[in-house]
Parts: sequence; structure tokens; C-alpha cells
Amino acid sequence: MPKPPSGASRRAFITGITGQDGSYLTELLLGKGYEVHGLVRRSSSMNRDRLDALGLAPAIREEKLFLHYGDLSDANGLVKLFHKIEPEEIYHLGGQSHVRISFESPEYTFDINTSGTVRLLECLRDCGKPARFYHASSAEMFGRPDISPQNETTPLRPISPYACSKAAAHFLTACYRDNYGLFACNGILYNHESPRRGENFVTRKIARGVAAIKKGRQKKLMLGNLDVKKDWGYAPEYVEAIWRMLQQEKPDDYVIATGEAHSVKEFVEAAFEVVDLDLRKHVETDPSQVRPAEVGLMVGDASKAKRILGWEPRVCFRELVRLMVEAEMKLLGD
Ligand code: NDP
Ligand code: GDR
Repeated sequence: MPKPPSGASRRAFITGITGQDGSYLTELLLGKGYEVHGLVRRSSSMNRDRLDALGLAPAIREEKLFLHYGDLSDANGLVKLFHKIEPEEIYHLGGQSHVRISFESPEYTFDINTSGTVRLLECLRDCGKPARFYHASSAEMFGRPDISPQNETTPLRPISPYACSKAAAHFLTACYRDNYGLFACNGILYNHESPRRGENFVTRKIARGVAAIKKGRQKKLMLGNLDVKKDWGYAPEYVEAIWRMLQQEKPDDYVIATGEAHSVKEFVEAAFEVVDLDLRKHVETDPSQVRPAEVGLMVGDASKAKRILGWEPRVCFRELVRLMVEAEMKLLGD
């Protein structure tokens, strides 16, 4: 399959453009001269904060970035968009991304994450000139793995509705690649965080809570399980890896991770250290945040990404915590 032409003419379509990763990827692609098209859901209030915060010059906003209403549940709308945009690269980041909430809305999670992916793959299959396709798989699919670190060959043992939905979409992406010759890649990404992380994910919740406590606006930080260890990276670096996957000669699957595991407790401790406060006075348990099932030790082996994509993480755990807490302090007028 020929490599797409380089330079300004490249046209990308991003699902999940309003999310954390979508906003960083938009920034990256616009910086590379792409024309970027994004799928946005209609909602009663505008949900473009992350894109607005990019502070794009009016010329870029008007001539290079195009937002289209649609939904991953609406196959007909997706077909129409494909014909209208004719993208060369598709970054499928959209989805119900919250693991705990997937236990409350399993059917919805499946419809958006799994059926939504099939809807896109079917659009691709029907295109005369199929685009290159990226699917946002997840380390959650490993569930309770027998080995650590995990790599691309580690068996998938999903234990949440979210992880099951991602595992099914992961296999479907590989299936369309193998059976129809599509240029389709799965990125098996471990947790990646940033000041643009959704407020109900634990790192942002901690960073926001710590800053609010420091400013005297909040007294307690209510959290679930503090013992769970995760492999936390920095989101802007992870979208660079995603982009590189679609620039290769051959489509493939890649683990993207730092290779280090740190517990939620370590994140909390490091965050309180940034503002010089004693966490013991402020952290309490919120049973509603404890999940029906928790994954095992999540730590990734990204050596394949290093070898083939030339990708390596740079921001370390403590820097990540610091930059997130400092960003929240700034928002509160530090
Ligand atoms: P976010 O939750 O920040 O963003 C999710 C995006 O999907 C939002 O733009 C959201 O739109 C959109 N979306 C949700 N439902 C629909 C729908 N029905 N139709 C169209 N769009 C929809 O996620 P992240 O940016 O953190 O993650 C991106 C992807 O990568 C997700 O699929 C996630 O599961 C996966 N992933 C993330 C990891 C991480 O650590 N961040 C790790 C591994 C995988 P809206 O703004 O309207 O809600
Ligand atoms: P995760 O992220 O489930 O790993 O999924 P999240 O930040 O929600 O949880 C991380 C860990 O922290 C524990 N935890 C809490 N979590 C939340 N949200 N709120 C709390 O108060 C709290 N207290 C403790 C959780 O139990 C969990 O172990 C993220 C998402 O981005 C997915 O889309 C992605 O696939 C995976 O990372 C890899």
C-alpha cells in the first residue's frame, strides 16, 4: 500500500477530537500541516473547551480545522461523513472511556466502543480508497495478566465491560486488517495523563483536589482504592506514538507505556508534596469509587515501539505529577 503524500494536503479524521487525546492529536497534526476533521457530538452545552484552549489562530481554525456533528452510534451519519471528507488517515479515539462507569452502562459502552468501531471499519471497507486507520485499544484488555511487563503477545483477559468492549474492537480491527488488507493499527496504550485529563479520572481528580485544598477551597479528597499500581505516562507523548503508527510501511499493533508502575497512593503523596501539605489530614475513602473488579499489575513493555517507531517516553512520573498539580494551581490563580 503506498504511503500517503506528505505535507499540507494530508487530511485526517479524528473521532473523540474533543477528548484529552483528541485535543493533543489535533495540535500535533495541525502543526504538521494536516487538514483536520473531527467528529463532535451534539450536546445541550458546547463541549469544545479543550479545542478552544488550543488558542488556534483564526486562519488555522477557519481553513484547517473542521468539526462535523455525528455520533459513533449513527452508522448512516458516519457513511455520509466519510464520503464528504474522504480522509487519508483516521484516528479513532472516540468512546466511553471510563472503566468504572462501564459497570453501570455496559450495553452503552459496548455499542459505542465495539459497534462504533465496526461501523467505522465497514465505512472503510466500502471506500474505494481506504484511509489508514488507528484504533485506541487499551492496556485494560490485559485484565489480570500472568506476566509483567505486558507486550503485544500477552493474552487478553478483560475483566470489565470497558475492557471487553475494547478487546472486541481490538480483535475486529486486526480482523479487518487481515481479511480485507486494510491499513489498520491498534495502539495498546497504558494510562496517559495531562492537565487536559477528564475530571473524573483519578490523576486529574487528585491534582484538582490538592490545588483546591492548598487554596482553602476544599477540605477533603475522597478516593477509592489507593493500592492499585498503574503505568502512567504523559498524553502529548502518546499521541506522537499514535501518529507514528500510521506513518509506517506496514500496519501493526504496538504497546505504548513507560515501563514503570506507581500506585495511586504514590501519586497522591507526590501531589501533596508539590504543595507542601500533609496528605493524612485530607485524604479519605469513598466506597462508591471502589470498583467491582480491579485489574492486576499494569506495566507495559514498549520495546517494539522503540525499535520500530523510534518512540520513547520522556516525562517521568514525578514530573507528570508536578506539571498536573502546577497547572491546577495556575487555574486557581496561583
Ligand atoms: P476522553 O474520555 O477524554 O475522550 C473521549 C472522546 O470520545 C470525547 O471526545 C467524547 O466526546 C468522544 N465520544 C464519546 N462517546 C462518543 C460517541 N457516542 N460518539 C462520538 N464521540 C464520542 O478519552 P481519552 O482522550 O483519554 O482517550 C481516547 C481513547 O483512548 C478512548 O477511546 C479511550 O478509551 C482510549 N484509551 C485512553 C487511555 C488514557 O489513558 N487516556 C489509555 C488507553 C486507551 P465528548 O467530548 O462529547 O464526551
Ligand atoms: P483507569 O483510570 O480506570 O485506569 O482507565 P482511572 O483514572 O479512572 O483509575 C485509575 C485507578 O485509580 C483508582 N482510583 C480511582 N479512580 C477514579 N476514577 N476515581 C477515584 O476516586 C479513584 N480512587 C482510586 C481506580 O480504581 C483505578 O485503579 C484509564 C482510562 O483512560 C481508560 O480509558 C484507559 O483504557 C485506561 O486508563 C488504560
